[in-house]
Amino acid sequence: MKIGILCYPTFGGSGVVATELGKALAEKGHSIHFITYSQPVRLEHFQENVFYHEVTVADYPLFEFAPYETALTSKLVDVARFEQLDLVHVHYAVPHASVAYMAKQILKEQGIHLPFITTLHGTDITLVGKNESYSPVVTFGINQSDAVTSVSESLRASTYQNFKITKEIEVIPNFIDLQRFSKLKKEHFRRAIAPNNERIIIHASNFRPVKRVSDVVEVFKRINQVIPSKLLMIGDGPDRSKVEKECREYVACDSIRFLGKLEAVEEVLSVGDLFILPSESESFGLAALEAMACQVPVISSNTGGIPELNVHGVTGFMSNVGDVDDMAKNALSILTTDASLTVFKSNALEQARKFDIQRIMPLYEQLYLRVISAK
Ligand code: GMT
Repeated sequence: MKIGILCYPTFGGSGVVATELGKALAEKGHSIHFITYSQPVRLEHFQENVFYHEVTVADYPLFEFAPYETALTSKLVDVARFEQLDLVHVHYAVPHASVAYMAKQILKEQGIHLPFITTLHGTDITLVGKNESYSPVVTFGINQSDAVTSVSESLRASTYQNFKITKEIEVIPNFIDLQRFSKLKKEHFRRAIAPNNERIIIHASNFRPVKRVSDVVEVFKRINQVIPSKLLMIGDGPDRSKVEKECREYVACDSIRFLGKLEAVEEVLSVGDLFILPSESESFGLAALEAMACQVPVISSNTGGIPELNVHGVTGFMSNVGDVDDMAKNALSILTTDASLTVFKSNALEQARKFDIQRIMPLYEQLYLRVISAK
């Protein structure tokens, strides 16, 4: 199949999912065309069937906001015609669903049929999409899609709750490439980070308010008062400097290290003993799945789609949003003995295997075939 993919090219979860899916489909022989404003971060190597089409937005002094949607639509129309795309798969509804709808209408006038599938990822529904400045367009884009998927049951339910949806939403959960995300031999990292064999706690996110990064520090302080431990903070974003300041006020602040936007997250996850994800809302929690695939148990909030991933008492524990005492208590119950840590680590990997990309990708392929043949 010839598939176009619209996504955000940045470190966000939806862009990562879109890129990893495209790469895996290309490996199976499909032609994949990414259409976005810069090279997707996970598209770092040459791959035979992968193509990248950059959207350039022509500026003009009249524009206070250059019309990206118009440029993206025009690019999609152009690529679809020239490459004879069979369908387009858009990740993150805003603004990609309405862009694909518009392109479909333009191509229809030219006698070309271009069906589109919209995958809902989270904040496009729970935060951004339901804002009244976007919701009529988002609702329309979803309802006009030839098929709609969401990354968790929880996101499916909130989409029906927040929008007037007339379309069936199918759940296709996020996935993980277990070839890339697996526990690597990085003992020299462990020795450098934790020379006295301290437990290594990790958080990775885009440091947006929804991630509640301050809670990570609060949980860590409570752990650190009881057992020798180090905290690694991966990623960057609006709350980073605030949280760094909070860390500086902590007596053992030298136990906390900010690593920034690391590309090879799996190398650091490989030496982790615990991952903390205390988010306010999380439609799936891809970062937690990446940790689990590297045998790192998860302490998380119980919000959104997290319970569909983190099994309470098995792969880690969940607590109410903001309950840092409970999170710390649960973390200590995992970390205190090697025996319990070993069990949680192995359970985490076993659970991650359920989300193996090789299991999930065929669900998308079946959907593509269904949509194309429904012409
Ligand atoms: O976490 C973010 O703010 C980024 C956002 C995105 O769409 O790029 O992530 C969402 O999509 C991920 C991939 O499907 C999910 O794993 C995240 O849970 C979801 N984030 C939220 O719902 C906050």
